[in-house]
Amino acid sequence: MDQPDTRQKLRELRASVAERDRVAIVLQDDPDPDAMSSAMALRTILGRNRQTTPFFSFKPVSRPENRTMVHLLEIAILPATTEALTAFDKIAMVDVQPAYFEGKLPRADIVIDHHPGYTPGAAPFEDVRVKYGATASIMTEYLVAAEEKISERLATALLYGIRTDSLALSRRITDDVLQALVHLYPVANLSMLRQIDRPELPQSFAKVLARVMRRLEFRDRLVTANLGRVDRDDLIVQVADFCLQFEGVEWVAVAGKLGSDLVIALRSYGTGRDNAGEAAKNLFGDIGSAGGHRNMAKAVIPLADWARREGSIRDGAIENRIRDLLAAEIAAESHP
Ligand SMILES: [Mn+2]
Repeated sequence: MDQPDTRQKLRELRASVAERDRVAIVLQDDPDPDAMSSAMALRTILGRNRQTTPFFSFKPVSRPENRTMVHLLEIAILPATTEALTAFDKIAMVDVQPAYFEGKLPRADIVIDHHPGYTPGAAPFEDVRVKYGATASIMTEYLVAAEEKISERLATALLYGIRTDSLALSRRITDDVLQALVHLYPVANLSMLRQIDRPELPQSFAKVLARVMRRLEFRDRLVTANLGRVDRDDLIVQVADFCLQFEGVEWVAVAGKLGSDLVIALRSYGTGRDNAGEAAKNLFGDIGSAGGHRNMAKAVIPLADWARREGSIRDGAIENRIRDLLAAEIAAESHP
């Protein structure tokens, strides 16, 4: 199924859905830009709107850039349950396959994806192209084949989806991606793309930043900062990324209080044995949700649980405690 005739597939796709069908588009947990933009494209191709064809996911969008995308492009994703999905005549999925959901879907009718491992026959309509850099580039091909006018909003979403999935440094640009870019670039809103990449900081944050930077402590290769109360978690993430740029710094922990939680962003260069995801799990897994990758990780800890284990929730005390915990963890990781 590597080079299907997209015009033929388009006819099949449209024929697979009846006018009166209620269609749900289900995305992977914590949907990424490729999935969200592909869902928008599928809705357009089927001539549907958000009432007749809503999006669902079992876990909400969490990455700050992805949340900014959701906000700027006004993408609504409903919380999925098996029960809620049972009310739909057709279930479609993009950038994911039925097996991923481990039986939580009442049915599977449409699968469009680029991941390997698909079992043919899992859905009546299937188009899985593992050589493609993104599902969004498959969807762009459908839009072009359908001679659909691609709106600025849709082009911006697809371009961002393709970029996050396939244009990472050091990956080869595939032909499908190149073709999609030719169609999307002229239409997309590039200033909105920049906003998604680097969300604007509220002016009030300047004072927080000034206070934090004045007291910033470098201990060996570690920087720790506590922002105190913040009203967006991407502020914590942005400061963490910024602090990693200081000379000699290989580990960063930036904390902030968000609602009733303490959020801690961890960064590591990930050289040698360093692993931010492991550190987050080891240090905070027992009192909150904690994990991530080698280079970036996050812990979200209810303040009440932090207080139970650590005592004080004063900002200074939290910062000192995180610094001590992480310094010990780094030492343990490098001398196991
Ligand atoms: Mn993808």
